[in-house]
Amino acid sequence: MNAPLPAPAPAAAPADLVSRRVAGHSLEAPFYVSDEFFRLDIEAVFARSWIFAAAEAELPEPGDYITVDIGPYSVIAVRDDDENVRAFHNVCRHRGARILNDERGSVGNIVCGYHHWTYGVDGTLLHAESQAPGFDPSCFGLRAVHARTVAGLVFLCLAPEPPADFDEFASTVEPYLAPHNLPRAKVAAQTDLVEHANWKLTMENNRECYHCAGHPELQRCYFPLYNFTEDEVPPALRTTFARFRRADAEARATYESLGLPYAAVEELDTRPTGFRIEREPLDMAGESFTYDGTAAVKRLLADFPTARLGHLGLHLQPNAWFHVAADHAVLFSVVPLAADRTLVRTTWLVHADAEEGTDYDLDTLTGVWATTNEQDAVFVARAQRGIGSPAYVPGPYSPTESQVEDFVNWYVSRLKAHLETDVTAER
Ligand code: 3BY
Ligand code: FES
Ligand code: FE
Repeated sequence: MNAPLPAPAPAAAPADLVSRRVAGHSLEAPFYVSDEFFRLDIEAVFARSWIFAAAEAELPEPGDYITVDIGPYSVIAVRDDDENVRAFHNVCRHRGARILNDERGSVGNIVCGYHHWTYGVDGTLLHAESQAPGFDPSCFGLRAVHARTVAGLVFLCLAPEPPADFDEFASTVEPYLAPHNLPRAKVAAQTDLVEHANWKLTMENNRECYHCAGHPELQRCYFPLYNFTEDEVPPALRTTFARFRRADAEARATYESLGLPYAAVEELDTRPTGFRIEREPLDMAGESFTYDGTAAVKRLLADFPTARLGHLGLHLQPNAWFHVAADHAVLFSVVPLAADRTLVRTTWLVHADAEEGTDYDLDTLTGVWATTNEQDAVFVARAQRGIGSPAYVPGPYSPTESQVEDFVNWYVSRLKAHLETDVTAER
């Protein structure tokens, strides 16, 4: 029997909620609904970790920029004249105005619209009119944000000292991603979806396929077999599992003959730059995320002798996941907007010379993941609403949700690290 609802407990402090978290279970409600946790998540997680921000393909030419808003922060990522991606706080060094107010664009210099202080794309202050004698422009360059690119993906870190394990992450995933030529790809489509849920529900939902019966379109090409061993696989998935085993054996032979790394590397739970990467087969034609599994783009991302390469899956803490096939890549980034609102940005990359209408049809390219995103938005909004009820109590994860547990463990370890540093700083 379910117990009747107890009287509401007095609100607990974040540190208490963090320390009493029950392993193997979803988090208590305040983690998902309170503004205090929203602010804490920005400071402890998003302002300290490496964050996936964009594809390099979004900034193809010097002067191309995007702005990325993370909680109260706004960051400019811009390609400089040496073609490197740099990042700066989007805050003028004069009297603090937000400098670039569009989501993307192209500039010669970065000019503040208020009193026209003018910065180069390397962040140096080039011009500030009518200053007193002795004014030293070299003291007023834009404040830098750490930026790194890995195989065509742009990462930012707001922390003064970013997590040092990024190098190991980069050197591990680079050989998996590099064959797909993402730095030279182009953006075929990008969608922004605002989910009515806390960002952690968005991430948790991504880390399991327990709900994949809710994705009939995705399931046509994607094997929904997260972590199942032969003994555990539920009866409804036994024939799918047998098909996966055959496709996997064939895919591995292909990967080996082409020298494509495929083995799973999983470091998801405690290290600051937590990730998981693996190359796996796809179902049906095995080529791409389409309704029949055939390639959506005739011109492949690279000179592969076959399109039947399945997909490279990369899951990254705290805010991204990627699916890279022979013909296209899909990049997903997650940005918290409020305790109960989250931006999911999805970007489809294709070969730079692939032409829409000739080499690909946009609806065929985007259909499976656009539909899957809409279905996921419904799931996470329902979770948010349920968790908002006083009747909610954390529930247990199934073994197939182990990556959800990894994500939550990682998140809790980040909060603990932050809260410990804060206490030490106060002493
Ligand atoms: O993107 C992912 O890895 C998982 C697989 C299917 C559900 N979810 C979106
Ligand atoms: Fe930017 Fe004055 S605040 S120039
Ligand atoms: Fe889903």
